[in-house]
Amino acid sequence: MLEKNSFDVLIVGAGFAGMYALHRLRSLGFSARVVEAGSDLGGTWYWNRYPGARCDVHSLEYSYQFSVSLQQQWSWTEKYAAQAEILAYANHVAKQFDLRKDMQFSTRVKTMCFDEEIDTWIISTDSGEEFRSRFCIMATGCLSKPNFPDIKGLEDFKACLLHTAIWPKHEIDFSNKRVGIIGTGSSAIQAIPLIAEMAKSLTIFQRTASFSIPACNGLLDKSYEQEIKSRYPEFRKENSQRYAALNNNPNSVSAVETATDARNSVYEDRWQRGGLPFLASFNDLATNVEANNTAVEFIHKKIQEIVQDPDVAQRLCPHTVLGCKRLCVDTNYYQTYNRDNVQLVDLNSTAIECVTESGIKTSGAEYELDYLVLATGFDAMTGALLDIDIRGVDQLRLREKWRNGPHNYLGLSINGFPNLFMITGPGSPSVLANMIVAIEQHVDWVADCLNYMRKNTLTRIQATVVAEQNWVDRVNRIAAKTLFPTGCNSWYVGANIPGKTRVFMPYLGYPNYVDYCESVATNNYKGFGLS
Ligand code: N01
Repeated sequence: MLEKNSFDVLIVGAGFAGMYALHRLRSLGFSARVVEAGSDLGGTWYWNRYPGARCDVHSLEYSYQFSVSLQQQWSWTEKYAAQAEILAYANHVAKQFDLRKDMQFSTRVKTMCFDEEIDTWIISTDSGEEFRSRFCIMATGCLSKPNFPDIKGLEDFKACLLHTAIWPKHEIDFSNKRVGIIGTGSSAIQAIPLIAEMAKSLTIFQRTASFSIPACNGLLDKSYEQEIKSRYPEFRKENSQRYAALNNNPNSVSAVETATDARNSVYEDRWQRGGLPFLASFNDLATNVEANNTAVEFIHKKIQEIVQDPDVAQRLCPHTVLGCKRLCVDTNYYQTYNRDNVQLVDLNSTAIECVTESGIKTSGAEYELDYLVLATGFDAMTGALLDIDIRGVDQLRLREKWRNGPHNYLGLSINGFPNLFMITGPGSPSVLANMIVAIEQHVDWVADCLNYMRKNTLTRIQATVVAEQNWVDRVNRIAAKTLFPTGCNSWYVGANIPGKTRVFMPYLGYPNYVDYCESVATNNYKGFGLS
């Protein structure tokens, strides 16, 4: 297909998934184009520029591994890289692999329609442009559609309204300003300490307290970097065999079978080292409430030690299952509540009544604000896909198909929507794995599949109804063995979006998932209809 605007593959999104998909497909000789809504590449790291935005996965793991020279030549500054450095890395990759020439920015895909006569997708954009491609790869991201809360009067706010997920490119000067922030998830927890240092006052409106572990960030240890670089492929392989494809040092011992003192010293050690490996302190935290409670108690104690005002400390202690929401990782989050210019408003005792022209009115008080920051998260996993009007076979709309949850096969493909692939879609490990590792695995699988189809002169692939149902059952069965689907109202189950069907969306267990995908491919794409 080489007419203007006709490609073998159209890739939607220029984040890490879209970038690698473009590189991989082009290197196999497919014609491909990336279409991106933002004015530049970088996905998550293009949009989320709020103060403190940084990754919670170690820099030596949160990077591509497809190119040996790339992973040897790039050097990270810190253990956990900040947004600007990750964006610089994305730009470096784009330059090295000459990606921009096949990317189109400031272009939002609006509709996608499958033409069954010619096995081709017809794609239209907000500028009225039309593309045709045999295959589409949806690299639209799991956390890319910002969630704007339905709060009365929000549109009346006359001062400056910001959302962490679409932060302006210019620096915001909070000095001498009265700032309010709604939300206490990962984004807020990173932004709050830095905004508090700048602002005259910071008022935090909390609906649900989150668990946060200190990052213990710092400059990247050069000797560790050298050691890893001397055996990078082996290091990557070891990590890919772990549950979340992360080097999180899993402990195979049970929390409930460990004596209290010994257990607390394991937690203390993990707390001092910092970050997500805290969740791997014991092997039963995800499956046994009693075990989970021991970790919850430990963190509550830490909060009470750090936060001087016992009442504030009490309100900051979460009362949910640890890990059923994405664990937050911070630098000085709890310490920030000891500052004189910071106050915490608990929305469970005083709910927001409305946003006014000049601030927020709760049932208890009125707060005058110069800036209101929404750190209210995303319509996760399905939001960006459902924003596009996607119509498959017989004009079936994806919005209709997914009315009762995102049914799919392998988190990659959807019955009724041939030749369309999701990268890190619902039903895949995605947000519960190292995202870049998951992205490369998906893209490689899809690229191999398209290559197989080309070799066998096939023009259409779609998941069968049976394979899809079995996959949905499998994802649910695995999740049901853990405390996560019911332990709290998380975005993993869509609970943060009013009216969204409650389904646990990620697939738990990266290695097992990869094995399954490989067995599907080696069995001539078992579970797919090919023609
Ligand atoms: O969003 P969230 P986020 N009234 O959904 C509150 C990744 N990430 O942007 O819990 C009042 O976690 C909401 O309250 P509740 C990471 O995977 C990674 O912070 O729904 N409050 C919650 O407190 C993360 O999990 C990194 O009761 C309202 C907050 O807003 C994911 O992105 C950094 C409300 C939203 O928290 C999302 O994180 C940042 C309302 N109407 C993000 N609506 C790192 O790598 C919502 N809230 C470190």
